[in-house]
Amino acid sequence: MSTAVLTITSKNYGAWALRGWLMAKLAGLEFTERFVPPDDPQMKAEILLLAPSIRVPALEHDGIRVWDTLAIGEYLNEISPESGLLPADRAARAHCRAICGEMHSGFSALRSSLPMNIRAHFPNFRLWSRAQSDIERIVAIWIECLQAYGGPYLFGARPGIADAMYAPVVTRFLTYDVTLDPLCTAYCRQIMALPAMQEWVAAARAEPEEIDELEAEF
Ligand SMILES: N[C@@H](CCC(=O)N[C@@H](CS)C(=O)NCC(=O)O)C(=O)O
Repeated sequence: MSTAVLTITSKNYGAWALRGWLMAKLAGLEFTERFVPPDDPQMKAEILLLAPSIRVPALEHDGIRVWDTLAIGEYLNEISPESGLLPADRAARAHCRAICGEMHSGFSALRSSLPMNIRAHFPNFRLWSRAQSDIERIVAIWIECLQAYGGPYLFGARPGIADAMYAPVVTRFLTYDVTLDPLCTAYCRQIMALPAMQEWVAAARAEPEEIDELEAEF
């Protein structure tokens, strides 16, 4: 029987952890969670044994170590091709990888000025203009995908890697009260209604740890 362990950090603040964890859930992988608290001084030493990048998520499966979220997603798609994490159609797959790449390497203004904080809610949050540009690009990506592939997920009927990559953006839009058009609002609802998302959000709300710098009053 195969064994899998996914190392993650905070469920309230860990956006990359959420992406990797959700991909593993969508792939139907049975795994154990190893939780490394974000402010634990032992954290870096422990993570280094699993991921040379000293970042999480990190997956161990059948003696194989995979780190970095997109690599984890590609690995999960290989071991569980029937889960449809990546679209079956080549053109759609290329499109999916492109928008996942944009999320992986971009949107730094959004990521730094609207950090993921599932428990929090900041009504009437004032957006910085560069963050606004990131939001406009993300909205354009979502609308293009939802219209091209028919929704309710970015690449059609089943949630996949792209939805996992953008799931922490969905939670940020709720935390920071970002107003969206009806199509994107419906997409956010669809993501938040996923059983795996509900499980993650409940755990995030129950988590005792607080990171002061991310709890600033805006
Ligand atoms: N590019 C990495 C980013 C991972 C990342 O930044 N993870 C955060 C936690 S969600 C982390 O490990 N932070 C610890 C640190 O930066 O020292 C990925 O795709 O997995």
